[in-house]
Amino acid sequence: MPTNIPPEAQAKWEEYSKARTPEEKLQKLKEFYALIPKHKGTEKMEKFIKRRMSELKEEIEKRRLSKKSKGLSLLVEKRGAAQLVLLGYTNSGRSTVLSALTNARVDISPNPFSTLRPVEGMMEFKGAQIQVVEAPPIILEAQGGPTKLSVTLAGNADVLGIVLDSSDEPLVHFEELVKFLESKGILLERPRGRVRIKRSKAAPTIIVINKGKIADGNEKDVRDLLHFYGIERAWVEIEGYVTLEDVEEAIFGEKKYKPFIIFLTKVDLLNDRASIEHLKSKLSDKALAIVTYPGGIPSKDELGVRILKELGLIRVFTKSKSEKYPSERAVILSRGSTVIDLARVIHKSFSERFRYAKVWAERLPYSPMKVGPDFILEDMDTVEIVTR
Ligand SMILES: Nc1nc2c(ncn2[C@@H]2O[C@H](COP(=O)(O)OP(=O)(O)OP(=O)(O)O)[C@@H](O)[C@H]2O)c(=O)[nH]1
Ligand SMILES: [Mg+2]
Repeated sequence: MPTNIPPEAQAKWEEYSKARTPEEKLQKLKEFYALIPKHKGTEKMEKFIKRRMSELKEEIEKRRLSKKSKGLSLLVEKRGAAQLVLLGYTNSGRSTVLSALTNARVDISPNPFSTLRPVEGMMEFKGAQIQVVEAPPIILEAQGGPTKLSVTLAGNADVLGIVLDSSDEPLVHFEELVKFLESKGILLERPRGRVRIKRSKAAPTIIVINKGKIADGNEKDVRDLLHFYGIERAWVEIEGYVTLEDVEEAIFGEKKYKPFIIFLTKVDLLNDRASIEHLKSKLSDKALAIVTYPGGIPSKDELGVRILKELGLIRVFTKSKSEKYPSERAVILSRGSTVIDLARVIHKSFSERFRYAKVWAERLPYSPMKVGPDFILEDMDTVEIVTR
């Protein structure tokens, strides 16, 4: 935990948090860096800042380049509830998987390097959509160009899809890819615990929801740490076994860990199914899901639900009084959101004129049930908000 950060530095940190452009962020961060004392207690923070600064520099450079190439941006704007980025070597079957999950127009070809720019599609499932992006191939021998773009996309993704040709040493290739991504600061190893910080004006103060264990401190330390960085209102959810350092990483928005799904393609080319089973048993406790292709794509609903769950997101369907059926498309909220959070998301006036809500859900003793603003919603709830 850092100590003795002067108030000017804290104020600068606030400015950094509020900065909108990468240029402005970089500037504020540089100023913040100049203001903090450098000693053992701040080593961790220094490392964060340096890494963040180099990320920002890269981002600025990338924007500059994409402007040059006549507005052809190489990054994919996020849409839907979450973004799944398909990574792999050339010919591993990324386009094939993209086409199995979405309606995207893809270029599936036996020739290598068919997809050199990201291609996106939307995976539809009950109430929500997940954006699936095929990244250019990773080429370990050439880490610029497509490989670099692939790493950037991976860093920005919510979930990774590692595509492995099952007929070509998939386990070896998986381990190679893990090592490679790790060298780029992207970890596939599931952490022992997790800290989620949701800053919100709706939070009365800093609320720590501790469902796990803080190894080297307590909830007060967590609150102190957040206060220290100028955060006054937030929900902090702790799961599993975490350290105060993990809390600090979460404040810095450092998302090193990426959950991942493995797509094993070309299983039809294998003679022995045993190797597939072996592979599954090796990887099953690490991956969110292992999908074999052809044939094995689980329902999109199952895949989608697992992704949302992993990311702490829920689908809530809304209904108006005049409508018989709820909306087809759900509102995506973070887990723990309340009825009034939903009202705010729909429209400001809904939260201002809120009277009560009716909730339909299987877990309730009867539906609809009349609830107040603080009622906590869950995945697949249906809500009608009644206003004044
Ligand atoms: N038999 C079989 N062939 C497959 C399977 N998946 C992909 N292929 C073939 O493998 C080749 C490469 O597939 P793509 O989906 O284009 O692979 P990619 O990873 O997108 O390749 P690049 O974008 O060129 O790097 C194509 O000829 C596909 O038809 C599969 O499950 N079974
Ligand atoms: Mg392709």
